[in-house]
Amino acid sequence: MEHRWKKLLSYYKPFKKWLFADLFFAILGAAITLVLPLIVRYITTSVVYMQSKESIQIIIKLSIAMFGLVLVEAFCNFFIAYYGHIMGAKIEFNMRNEIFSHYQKLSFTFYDNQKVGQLMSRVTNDLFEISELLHHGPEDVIISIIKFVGSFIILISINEELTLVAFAFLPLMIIYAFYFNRKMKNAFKENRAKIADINSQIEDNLSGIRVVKSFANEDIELEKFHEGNNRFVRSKKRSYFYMGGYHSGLGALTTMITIGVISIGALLISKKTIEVTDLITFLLYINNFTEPVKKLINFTEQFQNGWSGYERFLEIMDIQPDIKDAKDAINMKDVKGNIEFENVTFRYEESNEEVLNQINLKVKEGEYIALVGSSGAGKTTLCSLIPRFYDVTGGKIQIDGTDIRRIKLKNLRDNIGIVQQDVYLFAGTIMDNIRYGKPSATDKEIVMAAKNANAHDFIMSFPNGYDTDIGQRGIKLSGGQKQRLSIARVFLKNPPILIFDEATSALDNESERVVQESLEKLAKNRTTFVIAHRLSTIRNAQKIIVLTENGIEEKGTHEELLAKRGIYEGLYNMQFKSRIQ
Ligand code: DGT
Ligand code: MG
Repeated sequence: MEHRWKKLLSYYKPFKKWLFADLFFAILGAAITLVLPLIVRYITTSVVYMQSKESIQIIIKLSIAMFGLVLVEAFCNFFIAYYGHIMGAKIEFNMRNEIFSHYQKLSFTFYDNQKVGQLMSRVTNDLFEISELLHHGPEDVIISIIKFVGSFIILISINEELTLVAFAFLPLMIIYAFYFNRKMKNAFKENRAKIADINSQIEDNLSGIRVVKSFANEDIELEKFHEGNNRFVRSKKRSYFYMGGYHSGLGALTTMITIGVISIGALLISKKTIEVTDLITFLLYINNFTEPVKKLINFTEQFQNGWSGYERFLEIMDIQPDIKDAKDAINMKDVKGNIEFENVTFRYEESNEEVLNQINLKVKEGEYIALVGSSGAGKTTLCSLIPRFYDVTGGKIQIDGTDIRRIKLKNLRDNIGIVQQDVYLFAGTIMDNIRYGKPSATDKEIVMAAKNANAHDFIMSFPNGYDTDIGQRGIKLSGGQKQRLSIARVFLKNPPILIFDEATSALDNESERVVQESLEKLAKNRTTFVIAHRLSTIRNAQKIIVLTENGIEEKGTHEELLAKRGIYEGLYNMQFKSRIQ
């Protein structure tokens, strides 16, 4: 608990000066608010009874002073509102950077078990609540205490009875405000949840709009949407009910305090216990002690929200990346690409069954290896161990004789190019997407890479060429085009080791041929793993590995394996026959 507080306070550190300035102006503003009625009181009780010449001069001076004070107060309020919020935004900026860079460090295992929407809300909603608390919290508490205590001391020194009358209403006000504020905030929270639901529903619908239309399910979608939309209105109704109750009730209670003070005050005046000016002073102070009550109650709520947001923030920050550089990690120079699996065993964290068991495999530099096997056998998994997307649970993998866990992650991944099974392209232009493989690449290099990947021609056939916007996730491109773009990326990266996870969805013959051609060009002089689903990629391999649930069952060239008349032959015949049909 204590270290959480320490860490929370540490976010103020770079803004110490701002915080102190903020608090200083908060105190100054509160003090001025308290002083103004005192000046009024001085004028109405003393100055007006002085000799007229003297009194006029004093009144003029005091009026000017009051104008001046109001200006100062206005500046204080401006400073708090403007710089206070900026401080909050900067703290939020720092925390957001922190959590975003933490996200970049976390491994595949972490992301396998998370929902993107929730991770995003940590960065947006939670941080907003925290920064609201961090910048409003201290000033609200200080201003409220000064105003409340200050007005109490001033009023009680004027008249005790009337002070008791005025403060008698406060317990009721506190209970009322507490109750309604809580209900209102809860209802608002629910509104936000409903809005989030609606948003995710819209997102889901729009991303899947092609599926919706293909099933002609627009009406069902509309119905689903109406339901969510209606829930939103119901929840809004509730929140407005409490909001109405909160504001109208507190307004009424404040007016009641005024009426109570006036009534009792009038009685006291008629009994000659107090002067009219005392009553005026009282009336001028009413806001000064009712407002802090509202603010402090609001603060309790704000604190809860901010703190629970902060705890969720820490929850993420406390997760240590399970794959990171070892202390003595090294950078490898001139990687050749000899890869060796030694008794490699692997199991996904949340499952208790091994996907890979005791795998032994030696691949020499520049070799072209095809991995085949039934779906779910672990081909993609095997390949994702090489760039350490997951760490082996047993055995080791070596590159050029060095255990990959001893190589710096960046260095390791810089030496491996991957074309994934489902290609991911970022929203943006074709140029941007290819450049992702080497951010420093010139336009000329990019065109070169595209030519190597057989992508140049189709790119040039677009009206905007390389500046064509490919839409979210490259929706405006065909499957084969997307794959060729991701091949171009790897050409640009130019790594000694290549992993090509062939898309299972069949390409038509023509695009299959082009993709194949660009792949072969790419594979030249690199150690290449191809997870093969197509005959053409299998035939060209120097070595074919047949992977099943039992591990590597067969190994050899196409001809050798066919001659063996084993699993490979079965797989091959199945594909070959379906091809002919
Ligand atoms: P494919 O692409 O359909 O030809 O199949 P493979 O051979 O690429 O299969 P792979 O490596 O994707 O999956 C092997 C097994 O591991 C399969 O039973 C599904 C399971 N698996 C894959 N990814 C995960 C994961 O992230 N978590 C867990 N628990 N299991 C996974
Ligand atoms: Mg796969």
